[in-house]
Amino acid sequence: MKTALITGVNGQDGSYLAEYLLNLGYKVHGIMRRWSTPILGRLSGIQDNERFCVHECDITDSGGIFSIIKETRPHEIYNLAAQSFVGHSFQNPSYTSQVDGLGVLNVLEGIRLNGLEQNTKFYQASTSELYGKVQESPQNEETVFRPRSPYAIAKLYAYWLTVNYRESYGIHASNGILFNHESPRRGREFVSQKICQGVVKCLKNGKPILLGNLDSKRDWGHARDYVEAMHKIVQYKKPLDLVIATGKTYSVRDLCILAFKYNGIDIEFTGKGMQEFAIVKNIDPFTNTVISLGDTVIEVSEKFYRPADVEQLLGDPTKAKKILNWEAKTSFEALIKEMVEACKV
Ligand code: NAP
Ligand code: F7E
Repeated sequence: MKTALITGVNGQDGSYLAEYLLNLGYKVHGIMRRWSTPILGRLSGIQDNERFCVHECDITDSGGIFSIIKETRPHEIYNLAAQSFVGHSFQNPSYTSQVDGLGVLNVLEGIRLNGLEQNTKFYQASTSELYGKVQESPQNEETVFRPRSPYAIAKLYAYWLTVNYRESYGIHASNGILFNHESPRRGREFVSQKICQGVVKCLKNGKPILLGNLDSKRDWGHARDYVEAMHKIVQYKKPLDLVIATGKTYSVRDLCILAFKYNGIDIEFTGKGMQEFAIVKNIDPFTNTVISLGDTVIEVSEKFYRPADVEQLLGDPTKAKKILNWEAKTSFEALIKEMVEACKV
């Protein structure tokens, strides 16, 4: 039986990946931080699976990580633990660097110091944020990195550590350069979930959703599809660094229009910059809501702007299709519909 160790197992991706690997017959060890009350949330569907085992450890604790790797001797490690919210990394840059940078070093050293260089394959959760102030579009494996946040800079360090441990010690260590991926399990502060949950609330209380940069564009896919790519990367005959994306890009504004549409409301944006807002243009007669035609449902607030933002991302998934036969299955429309439906429950 193959054994996998997933750090950040209770996160969005960790939970989907654990389910995926259990379905493939793996024994899955997951690392999560200690909580003062047991909250398994996203893991509720698998917590009783006898092939699933949780270990409590913070990724910044090198001794703890070393011991878990020694005890579990996994065939594959998926390093997903991170302070993953870009906005937060501007307020907590040092903490973000510890977790997203040095945390990765702890895992790689855990493999090396346990003498598992030839036994344990390693996957690092790298990110399209590395492209930051993009130097070309679409972005592919050759595109120059130009990170724009403490988060992305910590992830850049982790990216090169992964390459270095591959070159120095012969570890099958790969970077998945994943573009944004969302799901009903997405954290509530990320813009997709904030909008989907915000629309449902707005329909009930009539209060507008406050957002930041509406012009920002992202290549948004579904997390369920992306964890399959992670697994394929680790199975590939040699370690590599690979872009995983849909090849399509949409603005935050597009996402708002769609989320309202799937709740029976057509909206229209007007104004510019900080004065931009969206009003209700049409309401489906079957929609149960307190809002009326002409009401303002989205406003822009300075609070949600970042000191430096990544303006647009568009990934080129050609190589992933060619060598792994992987491609995104879920369209942007289907993703937002699924997220909206989950918010209604
Ligand atoms: P997520 O939902 O925020 O999950 C992150 C996980 O890391 C959570 O389980 C979190 O646990 C854990 N974690 C945070 N700090 C930790 C620490 N100090 N020690 C141990 N665990 C810690 O993020 P995600 O969307 O699943 O993303 C997974 C990985 O992919 C992350 O590394 C992220 O940076 C990267 N990534 C994500 C995307 C995306 O669009 N989703 C794209 C590219 C790369 P708590 O619940 O205790 O905080
Ligand atoms: O922001 C803009 C914001 O926080 C998307 C992480 O998984 O993907 C994610 O990072 C865009 C940004 O994701 C609001 O300024 C406007 O331009 O959903 P987000 P992100 O920053 O792209 C990458 C690939 C990762 O690796 C990260 O871990 O939307 N935006 N208004 C807003 N964003 C938020 N959160 N909230 C707003 O009100």
